[in-house]
Amino acid sequence: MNRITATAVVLVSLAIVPLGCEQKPAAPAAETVKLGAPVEMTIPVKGMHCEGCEGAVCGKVEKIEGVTAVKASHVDEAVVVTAPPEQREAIEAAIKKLGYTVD
Ligand SMILES: [Cu+2]
Repeated sequence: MNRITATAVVLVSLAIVPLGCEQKPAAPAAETVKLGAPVEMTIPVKGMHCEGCEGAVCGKVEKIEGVTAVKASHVDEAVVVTAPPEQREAIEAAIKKLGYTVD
């Protein structure tokens, strides 16, 4: 009886848990991992062709946890980010998700 009840509870809670969250796609462990000191990283990005693209990249990247500064340049084909090094993957993923190519 107890086992059946426990199974039912698990099934019900699985059904209630929302399936997706749009906000943090690429940083699953970011909240629990202690982030290191921010460093300046230059990420080569292809596909930006105007200031609108730069703004889109900046807007997205600056929302990532630990990011303290972002500067995107379509002329230099680069995004300069100041953030903890372990956030680099999440930053690159966010840029790729916008449709740009990270070298
Ligand atoms: Cu553009």
